[in-house]
Amino acid sequence: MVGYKFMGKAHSHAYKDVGMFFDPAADVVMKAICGRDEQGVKDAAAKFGWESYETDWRKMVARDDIDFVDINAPSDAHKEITLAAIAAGKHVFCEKPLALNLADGREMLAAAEKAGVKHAVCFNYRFLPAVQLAKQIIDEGRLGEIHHYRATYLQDWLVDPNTPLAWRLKKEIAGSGAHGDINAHSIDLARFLIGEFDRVVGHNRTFVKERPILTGSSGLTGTGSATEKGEVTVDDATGFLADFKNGAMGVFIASRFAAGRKNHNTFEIHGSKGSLRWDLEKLNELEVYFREDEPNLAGFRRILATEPSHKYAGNWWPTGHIIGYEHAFVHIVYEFVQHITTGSPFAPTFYDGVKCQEVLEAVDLSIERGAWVNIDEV
Ligand code: SOE
Repeated sequence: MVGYKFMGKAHSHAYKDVGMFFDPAADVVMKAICGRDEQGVKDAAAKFGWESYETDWRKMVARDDIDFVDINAPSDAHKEITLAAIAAGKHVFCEKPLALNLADGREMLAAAEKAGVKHAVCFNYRFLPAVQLAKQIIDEGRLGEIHHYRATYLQDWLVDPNTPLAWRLKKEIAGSGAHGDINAHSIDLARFLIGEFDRVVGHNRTFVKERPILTGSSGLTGTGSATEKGEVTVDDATGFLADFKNGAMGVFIASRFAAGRKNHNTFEIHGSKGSLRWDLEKLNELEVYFREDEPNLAGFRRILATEPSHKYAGNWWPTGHIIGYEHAFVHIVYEFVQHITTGSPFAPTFYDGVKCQEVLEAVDLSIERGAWVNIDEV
């Protein structure tokens, strides 16, 4: 695994837990973790439970005791490490967004397909029981024809102008800001739930253009210089409208300036027969409304997706004993390892990473042009 900060911890936890709660075939041997700072990565290896550590990812991906490589380093590292891992015959599990831009994403997909290795992008939210239930309800036609899809992904960690210039605020490292970091999740969920985008038009803002230079880092933000400032080169917020191929209308907003919203990831979908709504902050629940219900009793019902019949829920605790954010990572790792070991179907692959990147890029192009952009154009 390359990376050992926030996502490194989330992924390590998944590898540790997967064999305990899921089929033993999913047991993963945590061979090596890699990072540039020797003391940092050594401590992470010991704390997270990796057998060894490396400070040079090139050395790590060449090791013949490793079958697959997990990349959760900042986005600018994704392509180079992925291509090297593929060249060494390894399967790759990469954090989102897949790449800095669409061209790089396409190159990564082509390389993976040519080499015949298995590939995955960590769109973790697909793998929550309530989100799986939403997908099942839509696929069974219970919402009818889909009219509206509305997604919000709101955070507030940048609303303070003194929050320092972390790597997520630099275009050359992150690719984009709220757009690639969190709209990417919303785009993937929309594709997963209702299908492909047709065209988009967006707008964005960078509310604070300069921030204190980063002096020390930990978590999302880190500490900043009292005197020196640097330029923010990504969006603080990006919103866009979408038309889907199935005729549905979409509204999306991603912001890191939504005061009070910490990690507010929601979708609401309206169809000819009913509606549903999901909110990460209540991730075990799905709100569902069916028009066919008797008028006197109709209304949004709250389904707690913790029954053994809800996907993944039965692997954890008895009914009603809820799960959390970290479980989605266990589920995606489980599915990917099954895919590698048994050939079971798997998505999201690099293909889905590229489809997401197409929408991201089409939105940016629409902002540049001030006009709608068809996804086929990018
Ligand atoms: C930071 O915005 C972040 O950690 C994202 O990078 C993750 O993908 C998201 O799940 C939570 O927020």
